[in-house]
Amino acid sequence: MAGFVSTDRIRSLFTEAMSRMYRAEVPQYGTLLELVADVNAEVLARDTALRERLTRAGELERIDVERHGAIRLGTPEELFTIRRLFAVMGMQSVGYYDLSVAGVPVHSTCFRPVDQAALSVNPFRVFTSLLRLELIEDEALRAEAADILAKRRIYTARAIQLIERHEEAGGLTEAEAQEFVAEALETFRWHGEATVTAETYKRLHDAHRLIADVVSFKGPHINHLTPRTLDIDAVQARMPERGITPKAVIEGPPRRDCDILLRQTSFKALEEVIAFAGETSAAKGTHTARFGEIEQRGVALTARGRALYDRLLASVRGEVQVGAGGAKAGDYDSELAERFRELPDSWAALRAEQLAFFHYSATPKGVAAAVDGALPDDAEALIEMGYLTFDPIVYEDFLPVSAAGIFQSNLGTDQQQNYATRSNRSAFEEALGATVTDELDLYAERQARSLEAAIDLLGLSGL
Ligand code: OOG
Ligand code: NI
Repeated sequence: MAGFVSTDRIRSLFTEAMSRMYRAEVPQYGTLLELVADVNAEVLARDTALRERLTRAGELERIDVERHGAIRLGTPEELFTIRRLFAVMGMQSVGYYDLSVAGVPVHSTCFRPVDQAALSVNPFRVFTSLLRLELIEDEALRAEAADILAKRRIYTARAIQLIERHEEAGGLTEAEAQEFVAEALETFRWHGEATVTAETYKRLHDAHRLIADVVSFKGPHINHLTPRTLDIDAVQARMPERGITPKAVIEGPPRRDCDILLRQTSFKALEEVIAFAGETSAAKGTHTARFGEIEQRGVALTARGRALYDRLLASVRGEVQVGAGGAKAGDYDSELAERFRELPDSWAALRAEQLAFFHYSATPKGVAAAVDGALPDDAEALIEMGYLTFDPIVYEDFLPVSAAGIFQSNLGTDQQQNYATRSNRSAFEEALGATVTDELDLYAERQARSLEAAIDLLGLSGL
């Protein structure tokens, strides 16, 4: 379409604007970004192989760009519209996460780019949760919360117009994109003035701190942003040097030679001054919601690899419970490393045992050999002969147990509640107005397509 900018461009503009806003709102996040940049530079200086690999993949210049953020919505209508808003930026709903099993009354999805080209231009994604009001036991409080939420409008009128314009015309011009980014940003902005009285806030807070966070404000403030680090253990260890208090343990798998899935850690949410509705400026309260996080990503696991990961993680968590103050964090880390020895730590074994997804390509040697004569019609033989090679496909999604850990550490680990409930993906999809894409399908497709293309290049077909 002539005159329209790409959704990748709009996402990049938005990411930049959001990062600028968040650094201004949460100065400690800026300090975290500096630490991450320092550690990344040190890693790149000593690990030339990694540096070359990232350069080849075109990732070096984007290394310090944020990878994700998170918001928590209050109503089905808010979720419906956020899907349309993210679509303007080329992001769609991937993965369903039920966090009620971990005592957090929300279910969630990730809005992200799905094709490889878009992910490499700008991989920014947003972990988006929807409050499950039906999990509030107190009926009167549930009705009151629903009432408060029904009254708010989290999108500006102009943002809605531009979303409609994008849907109808099929895109936005540069000027419209700039305006859209500024308008969309309003939804993610922090508001220090609660829309409820101190008394209502307290009742919501007593039901669950997360409920107070979602219901008491004008909008779903972005609650963290997350840059990528090349050495998460180093950043975690050095946060205190810069006056940042990290959560007790790194979520996800242990440190390994071959990184798998996603490792994450965050700094504790800040206590921020807020003003309640209907009160003089003297009567202020505080609210903790906003924090900073870092992530390190590894290879995407197949359903089989993921089942093994889930089993190993559950066995560690069953054995060692880390206290709110970090008691037993050391035991947890060593137990994690110990038990995960069962999961092979070489790319060759992860592939051979079909535990992880890989991108296949024909090597120059393979292409040359194909010109000379027919090659064996067998992928394993081609790999052995050096005609076909494979690289790990990066995991682009989230992990429910880790996400619950991030939620918990910022809500206070003491508040563990268990909801006797089942996940409700169909209600989520109904609110969303779309189906959620299964993340495993995306990785399987990418792997299959890469193998097909490589085989084709080698003059073979249908292995
Ligand atoms: C989202 C927590 C989950 C992650 O990286 O797993 C998350 C939230 O606290 O709203 O962002
Ligand atoms: Ni996060």
